[in-house]
Amino acid sequence: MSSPARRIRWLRATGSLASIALVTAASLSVSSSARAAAAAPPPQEPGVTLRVFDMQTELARLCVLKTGQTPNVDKLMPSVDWTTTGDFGLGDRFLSEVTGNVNVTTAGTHTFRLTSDDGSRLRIDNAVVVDHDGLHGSESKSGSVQLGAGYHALRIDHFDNGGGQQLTLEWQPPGATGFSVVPNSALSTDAGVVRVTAPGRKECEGGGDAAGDGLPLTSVHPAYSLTNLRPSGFEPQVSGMDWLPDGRLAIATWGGSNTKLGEVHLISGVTGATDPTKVRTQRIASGLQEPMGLKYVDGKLYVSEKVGLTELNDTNGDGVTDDYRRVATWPFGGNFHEFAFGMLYRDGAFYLNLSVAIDYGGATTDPQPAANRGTTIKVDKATGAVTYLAGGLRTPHGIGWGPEGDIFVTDNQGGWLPSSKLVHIKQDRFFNHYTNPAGPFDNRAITSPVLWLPQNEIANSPSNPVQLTTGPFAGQVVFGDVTYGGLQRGFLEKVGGEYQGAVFRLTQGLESGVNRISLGPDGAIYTGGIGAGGNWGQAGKLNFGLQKLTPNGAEAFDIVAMRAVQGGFELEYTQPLSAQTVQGLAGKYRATQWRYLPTSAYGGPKIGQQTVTVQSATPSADRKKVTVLLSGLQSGHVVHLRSPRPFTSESGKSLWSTEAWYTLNAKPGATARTGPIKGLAAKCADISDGGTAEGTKVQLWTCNGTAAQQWTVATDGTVRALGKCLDVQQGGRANGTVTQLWTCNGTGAQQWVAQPDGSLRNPRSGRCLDVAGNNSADGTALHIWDCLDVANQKWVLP
Ligand SMILES: [Ca+2]
Ligand SMILES: [Ca+2]
Ligand SMILES: [Ca+2]
Repeated sequence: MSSPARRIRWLRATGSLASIALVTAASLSVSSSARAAAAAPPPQEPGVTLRVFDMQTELARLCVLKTGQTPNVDKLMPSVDWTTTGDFGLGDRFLSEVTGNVNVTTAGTHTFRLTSDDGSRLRIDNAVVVDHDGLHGSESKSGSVQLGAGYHALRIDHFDNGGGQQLTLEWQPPGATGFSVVPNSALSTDAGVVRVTAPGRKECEGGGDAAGDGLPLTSVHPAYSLTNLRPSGFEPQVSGMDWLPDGRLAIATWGGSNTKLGEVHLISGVTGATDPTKVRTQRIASGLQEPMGLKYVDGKLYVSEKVGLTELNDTNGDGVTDDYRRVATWPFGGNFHEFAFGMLYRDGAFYLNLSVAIDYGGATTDPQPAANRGTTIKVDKATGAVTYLAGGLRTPHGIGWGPEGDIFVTDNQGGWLPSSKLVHIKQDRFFNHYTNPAGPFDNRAITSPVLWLPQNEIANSPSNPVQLTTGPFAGQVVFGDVTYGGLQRGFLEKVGGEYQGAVFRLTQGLESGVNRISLGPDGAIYTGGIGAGGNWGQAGKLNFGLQKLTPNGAEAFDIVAMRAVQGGFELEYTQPLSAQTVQGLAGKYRATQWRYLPTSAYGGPKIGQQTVTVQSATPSADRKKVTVLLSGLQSGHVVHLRSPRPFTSESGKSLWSTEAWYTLNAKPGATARTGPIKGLAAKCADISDGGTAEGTKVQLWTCNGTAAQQWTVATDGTVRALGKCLDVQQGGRANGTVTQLWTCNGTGAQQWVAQPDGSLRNPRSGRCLDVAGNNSADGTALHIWDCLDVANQKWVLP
C-alpha cells in the first residue's frame, strides 16, 4: 500500500526512473512473465521515509489525512530517533508519518518500544503493535509481535500539538538483552524516490466528511453507466484518443519516460452496447517517442511526439505504418518533461501545448534547454510552420475546445502555479509561468485562470477538457485527472467579458487515473488511463485503462451551475429542493474564500483564507434555484461553497456532490472607479506637473484635486490618468524601479492588483507600489519594492 502522500503528481517528476521503466515495459506487453516482473518489490535503500504535515490547528489525537495531500516535509532518515524541530522540519501542530521496512534476520518475538511526544501508533505489516495515541509528554510504550525473517512493512503515525516533540523507535529482537534504537542496518525504504513537498495547511478527514461531501467521490455518477473496453491482456497507457469515420477508436500509448516505446492502436467494437469480448485491437504504429496527442485528419493519423508532429502512412497496404513522416518539429532540449500535449485540429492547423523543462523534484529548469516552451502552438498542416498562440504555461497537460469554439487548456501545479488551473487560450495571452530565457509572451499582462482547481481538493493532475453536448450538463467542460482520478466538470460563464466559473466533482469509480478523454460517436465519454510505479497515478488503481461512461437517462440530485450575481451566487439544481431543506436554508451553506499568489516556488499555500458569512439563501418559486448572498466576497479569490448532507431534493435524494469552487476573478457589475489614490501622510499619487509625455514621473504630492491626481482603477487591472497608464519603467522587476506615466500597452508593467492589506501589487515583478525611502515630502518618487505590509505601501483607492 502506498500512502496517498507518496504519490507524485502527473509529470511533476518521474520518480524512480528504473522502476517506472520496468512497470511501463510490463504494461505494454501482453506476456504474463513481464507482469510478474512488475510485481517485484521496488529497489530499497537504508533508512526510513519521514513525511511531515503542517496542520496549523489544535491536535488532541491522531487523525486520518484527507487523500492526496502533498507533505510539507519529505526526507530519508537513517533511523527513528527525533526530538528537535530540525529533525521534523516543523515545530508544533504537525502530523508525521514514517514508512519503510524492518528487515528481520532472526525469526521470533520482537518487542518494540515507542517513545513519543505527543501521540503515536506503530504498525507492522498493517497490524497495530503499539497504540500510544493522545496528548502526552515524552512517554514510552511497548508491544510485541512474532516476525519471520525478511522484510516487514513499517508504519508509524505521530503528532505534536505544542511544546516539545519526540519520536523514537527501539526494539528488542530475539536474543537481545535490552532495548536499542532500531538500527539503520535493519531499516529500508524505496530507493530513488523523488520527494516532492508543498507548503500550506493540510487537513484531516472531519467527522462529517463522506465521499462527495468533503472527500473525493468513490463511485460512478448515477447518470452514467460504466463499460469496460479492454479485452484480456490489453493494457494501454493512453496518451491520445481520436475517432475514425468508421467508428473505430484510435489511441496512442505513452511508452514510458524517455523511451521510444509509444504505439498507436485502432480499436473496433467499442461504440454502443458492447463488452470487452466484442472489442478488437490492432497495433498500427510503434517506436514513437512519448506521444501525448493523436488526431485523425483527412484519412490519416497524426501523432505529437516529443520532438515533433508525425504523420502515419501505410504505403504497402498491410494496415501497419511503414512511413513515419515528420510534418513539423518544435523546440526540444531533451528534458524528460518536454512533452507535446495535444491535439486539436481546425482549418488546416493543429493546436497543441509544449511543456517546459523541469528538474527532478519539480522546479522549472533554469535556464531552459530549449526556447519558447510553456506555450500553446499552432502547426500548419501543409507547411509544418509553427507559430505561437500563448505562453506562460508549465505542464499544459490538456487541450480542448470549449465555449464559442475557443481553446481551453489545463495546467498542472508547480513553479509559478500555486494550484492547477484551467485557462482560456487566445493569441498573445500570458499565464504567469516565467522562464529563463523569457518566453514569447512574458512581457504581456497576466491572464487569470478561468478556474483555479484547488490542489488535492478537486484536482491534482488535470488532463484534457471536453465540452459536453447533451444531458443536464450540456455546454460544460469535463476533464479527467491522473492522480486525483475520475472526471470533474466546469461551469463557465462570462463576467466582465471574460470566462470564470465553478468546478464540481462529476464521477470516480474508474479503473485508473484519467489521462485522456474523448466524446464518442455514441455520445459516451471515453476514458483512457495511465499511471506507473506506485507513486504516480491514482492510489489503488491500475496503471492503464480504457473505459466509457454512457449517459443512461437517470438523474442524480446535483448542482448544475453556480453563477455569480450581485453580492453572491445563484445555484441551480437538477431537481427541486425538498421542503425540509428549504427551511432555514441560509444555515445549510458554508463558504470560505482565499486567493493564490503565484511565485517561482513549487505550488503554494492559500492566502488569506477566511470564512464568509452567508447573509441569506432565497429559493426560486420552483425550488430549483437558490440565490445565496455572502458578506465580504472579494474579487480575485476562490470561493468554496459547501452544503453538507443531508441536503435533499423533493424526491428524497441527497446531493451527489455537495461542494463547488468558484473562481471569482471579477464580481458582476464591477465598474471602473475614478478619484484620488491616497497614501503616506494622506498625500496623493500625482503626475509631475500634470505632464503627459512618455516617462513623466509619478510621485507623492499634497492632494490638490487636479486632473494629475485623478486616477481610474480600471477593470482590466490598469490604473490610468491623463489618458495614460501607471507603468513600471522598462518593465523592470528590481526593487527601486521607478514608476512613470506611459501609453497603455497591455503589458505586465501596467498591471496593479489591490491587496487586502491595502497595498497595490504589480504581479509581474511581484512587488508593491512604494513611496521611496518612506519619505512623505512632496515630490518623492513612487517606485516598486518588496511587499512588506508597511505604511508607505498603503493606498486608499477611489
Ligand atoms: Ca513542538
Ligand atoms: Ca508536544
Ligand atoms: Ca504498411
